[in-house]
Amino acid sequence: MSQAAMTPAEFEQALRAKGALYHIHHPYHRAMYEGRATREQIQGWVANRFYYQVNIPLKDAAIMANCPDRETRREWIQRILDHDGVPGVATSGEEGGIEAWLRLAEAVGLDREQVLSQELVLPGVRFAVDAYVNFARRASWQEAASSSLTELFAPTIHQSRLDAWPQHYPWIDAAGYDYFRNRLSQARRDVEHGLRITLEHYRTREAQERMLNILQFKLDVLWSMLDAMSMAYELERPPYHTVTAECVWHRGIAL
Ligand code: AHQ
Repeated sequence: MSQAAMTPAEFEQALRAKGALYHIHHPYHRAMYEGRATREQIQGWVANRFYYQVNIPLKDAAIMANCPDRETRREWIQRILDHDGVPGVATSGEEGGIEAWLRLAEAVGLDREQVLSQELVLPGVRFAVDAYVNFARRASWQEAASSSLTELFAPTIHQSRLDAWPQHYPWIDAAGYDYFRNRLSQARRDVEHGLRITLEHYRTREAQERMLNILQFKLDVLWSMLDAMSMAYELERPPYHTVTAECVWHRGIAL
């Protein structure tokens, strides 16, 4: 006998309960907002997270490409504009999140061109991000949309950076914090839409359990990125460290 479907309220509660596993609890992030991160660990995080940021528009475009519903696309397209920026709208923050992330990179002392080159992106980070983008390409648009709901928990982590970093890391230029500030409202708006799609789409208990597993997949993507950074920048065990000090791992394989 299959279990009864969760009510929308029960389902939303089950989704929010997954926050217990959000990457705000990862040791790498705890070190960052507790002031224990080194300059190299913060720079490594910014350079590696850049790969996640530049892939979000590709992920969202994949969802758009799979979505026949105009009303959904009219809302979802805002996510691409948030990251890529809106041509001709030059007010601050309208260059988009990717440009704001590059300003964060410069604010932590990284070279803009080096971050753009993605040469510092660790294999484990690349694999996790690519898994997310490839999932979004192959999944139904509803399942891919639902996988963005880790952002239920994102405003808290952005606020923790805005609260903690200026006091712990006075060497970071405050101009770099625009990205986190902009995401506070953008994440909340994203979640409102993502939650509406999710609570509407999953009607059986089996489908709801599948979606909770998809959300766990995305939590694993975020956690695994930080695991790769921990190996490289905390445990000083970057890939191939036993045989070379060089950054010899592969660059993106353009398929
Ligand atoms: O800056 C982030 C962002 O633009 C997004 C888009 C969204 C998605 O579509 O999956 N998720 C997400 C996230 C961003 N920042 C992360 C962070 O820790 O700074 C959190 C991440 C998320 O929770 O999925």
